[in-house]
Amino acid sequence: MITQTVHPAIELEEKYGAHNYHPIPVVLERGEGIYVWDTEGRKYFDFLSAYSAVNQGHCHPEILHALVEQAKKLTLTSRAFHNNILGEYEKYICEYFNYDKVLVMNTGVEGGETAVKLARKWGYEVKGIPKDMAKIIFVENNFWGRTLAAVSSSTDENCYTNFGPFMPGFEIIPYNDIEALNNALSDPNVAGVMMEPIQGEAGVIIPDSGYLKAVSEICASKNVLFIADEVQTGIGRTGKILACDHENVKPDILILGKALGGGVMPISAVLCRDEIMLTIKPGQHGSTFGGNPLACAVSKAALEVVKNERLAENSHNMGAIFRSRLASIDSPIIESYRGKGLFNALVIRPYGDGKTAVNICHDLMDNGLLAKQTHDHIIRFAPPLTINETQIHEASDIIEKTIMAAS
Ligand code: IF1
Repeated sequence: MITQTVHPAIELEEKYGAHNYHPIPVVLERGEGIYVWDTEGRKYFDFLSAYSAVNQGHCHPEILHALVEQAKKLTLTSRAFHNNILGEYEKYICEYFNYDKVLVMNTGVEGGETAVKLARKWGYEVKGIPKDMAKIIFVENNFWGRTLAAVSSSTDENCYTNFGPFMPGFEIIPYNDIEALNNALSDPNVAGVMMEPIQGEAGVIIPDSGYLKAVSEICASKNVLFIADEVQTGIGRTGKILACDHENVKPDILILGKALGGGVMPISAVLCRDEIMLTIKPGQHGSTFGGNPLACAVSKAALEVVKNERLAENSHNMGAIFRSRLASIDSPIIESYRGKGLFNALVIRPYGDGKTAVNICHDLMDNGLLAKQTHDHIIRFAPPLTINETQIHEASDIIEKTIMAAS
């Protein structure tokens, strides 16, 4: 019997690291553009993009240049002092997304926490909700991170089991259900409704056309804030700069993260109008690294790359080609596929003796393409938005070959 030797890097993670992930068994050492290489020098298409944090491609030269130049000058001041980078960045991102103000944090979940705090504060101090009665509405199968507030809004038992007690004032309604939203907003104490315009972790769940517009309008009519979590769908992923742009919807509060830092530095941002943002006064919110000059310099370059390289348009065009290739795979193990721009999912029917999406992902790895399953039977396909037509066909050839070999 050939004994599989475990890669030393995997052994070290197993021995010294928390077991909070079960990665695909590949050890990566280098990334450039849409490709990554393992420690043996094997090359792969990266079709996960670190869960859409690497939309601009791995190690983008212009983003790395911004990183290195700023790193030589000043990396962190804390917000106890001003610096010459933050204000320029705040102006840039507010004009980029057309909002009055931004609160810069580090991770996506901190962006979500910030948005919920802003909605509650606005609820009490502007809307006039009685003290500690504010409610936030979430939708089933949402995912916005791993903090206790985030898991308090989760319907995935893997996310919340044995992490209780949970945050009060959170209510969960079905996604893509206007009647359920209307019913929930009959409560005058609702401060905000928070959701992903397309649900990522749930498996690229795209709501009916018009749903986001209806959510936005119903929230406006009930003086409730619409909070869009675009941490995964934003920054060009779905074929527009924001997924909300597909329906010309402007959220009251916009949450960005992941690719906001170009896959180089963690940075998140919460954008909204003055009436909401100015409810938080000095000393009422913040973070040691929030708005640090290094992350802001990197993020400005990351956003410039999205515009200059027209990555949202490329995402739209390459996504259409990719779905036409998926449509042409004639296999009994494909149940369905869906997506918008380069945010796609393939639903796999169980095959062989109980095989499913994870087995296809291992076979894809053997064939030179890295992807990750979600919820057992769904494979998310999300390459960097820099992928070109030749490359999308090469990657699709690998996917087709792999699926047909399993069929
Ligand atoms: C993990 C999932 C994706 C997000 C949305 C906020 C956050 C995320 C829509 C929080 C983060 C990451 C977290 C990472 C894996 C990945 C993920 F599988 F967990 F659910 F992408 F779908 N809003 N998603 O998708 O941002 O704090 O992580 O910066 O926790 O395993 P973060």
